[in-house]
Amino acid sequence: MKTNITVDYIDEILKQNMPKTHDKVLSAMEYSLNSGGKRFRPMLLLSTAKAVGNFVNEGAKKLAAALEFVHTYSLIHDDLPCMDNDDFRRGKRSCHMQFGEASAVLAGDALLNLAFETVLAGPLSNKRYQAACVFLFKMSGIHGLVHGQSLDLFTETTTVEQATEVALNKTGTLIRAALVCGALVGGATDEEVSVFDNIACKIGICYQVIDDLLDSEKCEKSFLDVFSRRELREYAEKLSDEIKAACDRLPYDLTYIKEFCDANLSRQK
Ligand code: GRG
Repeated sequence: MKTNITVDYIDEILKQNMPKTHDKVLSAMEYSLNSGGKRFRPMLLLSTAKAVGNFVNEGAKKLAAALEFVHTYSLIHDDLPCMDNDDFRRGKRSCHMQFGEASAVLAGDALLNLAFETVLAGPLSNKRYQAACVFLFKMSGIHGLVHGQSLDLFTETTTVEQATEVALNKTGTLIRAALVCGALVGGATDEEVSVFDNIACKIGICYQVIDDLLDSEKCEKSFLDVFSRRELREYAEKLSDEIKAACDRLPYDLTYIKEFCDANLSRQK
């Protein structure tokens, strides 16, 4: 089966997994989910599942939707006054500015819960799918995203190692979920899954490096705390080369990862 993995294709999968009721909180969820995100995490997950397993299976679709739900929840909560206090996201009013703080908190909670509901409606008897679900939610919690946010909010960044740890957890964890879940449901061997995980860690760091270079009002924790702009650009180029070399060591066509690296190096937002 030929599948073209586009933003429209992903939007359709997300729509299929959204509740069909009417509710103010649901409107807030939909507002943030459909406000122009690049969808690159589900794109990486589905492309990996397809590269490894030759087609996009049902488990991959459930995991891709759940991953975007977790990502959207994290952005809504990150923008809240008690966290990063951002009035805008993707050039539009952030969720709490549009719907009020209580609705935004609940929209984030509901999206995280919806991620669970979504994967629980998938092929649970499949061991690889089970492992992928466990990994996705491990990466979303205190072993991943929440730990990254905690480091971002409550610690100092004075060394390259500290900046890398923040980036790996805040940005890298959901990218790890994308590649590892895709590889698992595609049927990769355990050894190959580890290589995908390593590639994902580097993509996560590299994505954050470019984010920091693009962020004109340097955010609280940034690689610019420990690197000059020129050093940081060189670091991103070095990481991209390493990622591409690692892709060549796997027996799959991973052109989409190489293209993602190039697009990341030249992205403007
Ligand atoms: C609230 C638990 C919790 C975590 C928040 C998402 C996050 C952690 C912080 C936001 C700030 C930040 C720079 C995070 C790094 C991850 C990142 C670059 C998010 C933006 O992802 P994109 O570029 O956004 O994929 P779009 O808009 O395309 O979805």
